[in-house]
Amino acid sequence: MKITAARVIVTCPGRNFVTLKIETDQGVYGIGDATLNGRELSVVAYLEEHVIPALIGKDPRRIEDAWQYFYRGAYWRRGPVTMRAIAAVDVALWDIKGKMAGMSITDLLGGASRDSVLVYGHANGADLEGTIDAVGQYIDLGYTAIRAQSGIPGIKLAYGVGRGTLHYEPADATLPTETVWNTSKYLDYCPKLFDALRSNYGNDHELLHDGHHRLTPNEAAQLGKNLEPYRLFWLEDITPAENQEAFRHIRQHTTTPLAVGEIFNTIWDAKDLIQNQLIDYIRMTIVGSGGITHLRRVADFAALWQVRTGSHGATDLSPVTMGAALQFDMWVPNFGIQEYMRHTEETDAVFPHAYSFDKGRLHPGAVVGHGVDIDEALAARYPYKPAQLPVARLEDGTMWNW
Ligand code: GCO
Ligand code: MG
Repeated sequence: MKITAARVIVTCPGRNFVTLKIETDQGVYGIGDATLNGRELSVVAYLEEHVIPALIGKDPRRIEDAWQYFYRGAYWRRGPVTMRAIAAVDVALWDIKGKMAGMSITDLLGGASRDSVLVYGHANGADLEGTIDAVGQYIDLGYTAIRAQSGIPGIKLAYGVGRGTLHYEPADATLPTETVWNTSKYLDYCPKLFDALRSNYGNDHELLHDGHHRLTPNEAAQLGKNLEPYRLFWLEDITPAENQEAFRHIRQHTTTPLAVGEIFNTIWDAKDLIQNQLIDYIRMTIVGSGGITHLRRVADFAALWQVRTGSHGATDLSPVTMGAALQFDMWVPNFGIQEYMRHTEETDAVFPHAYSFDKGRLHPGAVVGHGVDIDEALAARYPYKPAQLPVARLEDGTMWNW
């Protein structure tokens, strides 16, 4: 069996997506997502210049060898661009293997460990009242786990506040939008927000929150401690994790569960956090970290330390990643939760899929491979539109983490 062709499809049905399609001499094809928000064309170039020429003629059944070839064989290892390109190849090959076998990826991995996948949705509001209402709306939609983000009094353009109730999309301009950050205002406001949410809705729902890399380890420790009464499911990306050891300080001061990993690319970004039990959830995702082949290794390693998965699932991850993630989530024994932000109707139409939401959970549907396709004729109607993620500055103009 041989790979006869591979090509990249870029489409923008509301936001940009990069998809790799691999075709074989048996008439079976597979697709993988390679989207890197705000840097889409870098991955396109990497795939077209350095990956596709080497794919032609390879045996698509040899997924592991392809992974090692593009990881070890690149010499310049790791990084968001390389690992997304590898993920796209990997997911497309798992898709092909599933189609050849007439099995879902879950079945190829060892079969389902659960009946459906617990997901969390994103509620956000411009202020306290708006956020309380948004959480209520998610509860009404059936969500049992809800991430709450809110505009902060005195801060213009706070992270996580969307333009509409159900869709949040931060990439929005050809040059990054400049936002302003003030840690003190955030530290004062955040416990008030969760106090209000618990007073309004009680303790029956799981609540989550994303700090988006803004705090120092000691500020993060303070916040974690102050949020303890509200029993969060997790506090995410509360400090940057380039220095994994930084989490030790936070961990020593709070029992609020910690989650991190959406910008990690390989096990090496997470190894110390996991083996020192400095986090509770690893948020690495299929598209960000080299596909199913690598994420499976991360999850198995995390299981040794009772760290559970909580894969990134923002709208900049295409339905192809969501379909593949659900296949993975159904299997992975140490599953925690899956992030689920709804795609727009235009996006869902370009990527036909079988997964569906019901009562706070996603159901993958009966599929072979990952079960997501791309309608190329429809995709062609939405040409690429440059968009970039915002940047953040402190009030005195100093650059900060967005
Ligand atoms: C999340 C993320 C996203 C990112 C986005 C960047 O937890 O879902 O933090 O909101 O900001 O994926 O492209
Ligand atoms: Mg996040």
